[in-house]
Order: sequence, then C-alpha cells, then structure tokens
Amino acid sequence: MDKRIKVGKGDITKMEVDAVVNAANTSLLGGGGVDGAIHRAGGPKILEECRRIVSRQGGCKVGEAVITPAGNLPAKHVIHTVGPVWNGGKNKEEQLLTNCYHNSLSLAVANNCKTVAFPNISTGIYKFPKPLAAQLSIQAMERFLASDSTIKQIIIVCFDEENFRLLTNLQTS
Ligand code: AR6
Repeated sequence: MDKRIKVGKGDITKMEVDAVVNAANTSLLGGGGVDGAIHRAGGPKILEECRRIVSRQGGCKVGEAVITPAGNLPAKHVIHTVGPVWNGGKNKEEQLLTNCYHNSLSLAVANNCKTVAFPNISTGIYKFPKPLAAQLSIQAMERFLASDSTIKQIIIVCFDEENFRLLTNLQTS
C-alpha cells in the first residue's frame, strides 16, 4: 500500500490535520454518527458555512464534497462528503462511495491540504458492508495518490474495532 496512507483508531474530531472528512448527508445540516460528533466538537461556525453552501447550491449530492472551516476543531478544514445508503449494491453504491474518496481528495488538493483524515464513510448509519467499503476506500486513495504529489498523508481514522481490523489487514497485505 502507498506509504502515505496510515490506519488509526480513535475519534476523528481530535485530529490535527489540514482537513478532516465528514460523512454528511445531502442536507449538510448535521445528523448523528461522525457528522454529529464533528458539529458538536467544531461548534456553530461549521453549520453557519454549511447553511451558506445550502443557500447557494442546495445541499450536496451523493458522492460529491464541499469544504468549510473547522471551527473549534484542531483541523483547519472540514470536507463534507455524502456517502451512499447501502441498498443491496445495485444502485451504484460502489461507484458513489469511490466518488466520495476521489472528490474529497480533489477538494483537499484544490485547497492545498497536505494531510487529510477520513472516517469509514457510509459504514455506520448508511449500512455499507464494511469489508467492501474498506477495499474501495483504499483502492480510491491509491488511485488518487498515483498521480498526486500534494497530499503527504492520509489517515483513515477507524472508530469501531471491525473497521480497524479490516483496514489494518489491507494495509499489511
Ligand atoms: N470519529 C471517527 N469515526 C466515527 C466517529 C468519530 N467520532 N463516530 C462515528 N464514526 P456514520 P454514514 C464512524 O453513521 O454511515 C449521519 O447522521 C462509524 O463507526 O457516522 O456515512 C449523517 O448525517 C462508522 O464507521 O456515517 C448521515 O445522515 C463511520 O464513522 C448518516 O449519518 C461512518 O458512520 C451518514 O451515515
């Protein structure tokens, strides 16, 4: 695996990186899971900017990404991306999840972010199968990094043991 990709376990709201990625929903107005944690820890600045984006472009489509400041988080920016809800696998879920990683990294580079932390997008409330999501996330990152020299480090911050085990296994395989 590309040496710029690291796997860790913990709370993404504590990461001192240029950008943390949020697993948001199309409304961009907050929710549960990692989205709830980021807005709670980051404070109202993040939501304020999300509202501005909503009034400008009406939310965020599945697979796409938008960027805001990170408020009180130790990170500089939050990149909000919207993962697909798993619905059996015949509704372009794999492509849409891949798009989340690709578009988040493109936006990071466009904003000169060199260090980026990702959660395991869609593997919580949106019920994407964790083994497949793990594989797709690494594949998308490696594909992106193959033609990029801005990103110095990607940290996949796993919250649950199963994701941590899956990603660690992929990292060492
Ligand atoms: N740090 C890192 N990862 C976390 C944290 C945290 N603090 N908290 C949870 N996770 P989820 P989704 C992990 O449900 O499946 C929201 O309501 C969690 O273990 O946060 O993309 C949004 O508003 C899981 O592996 O996001 C949407 O409506 C991963 O984050 C919806 O949930 C993603 O789980 C999005 O669902």
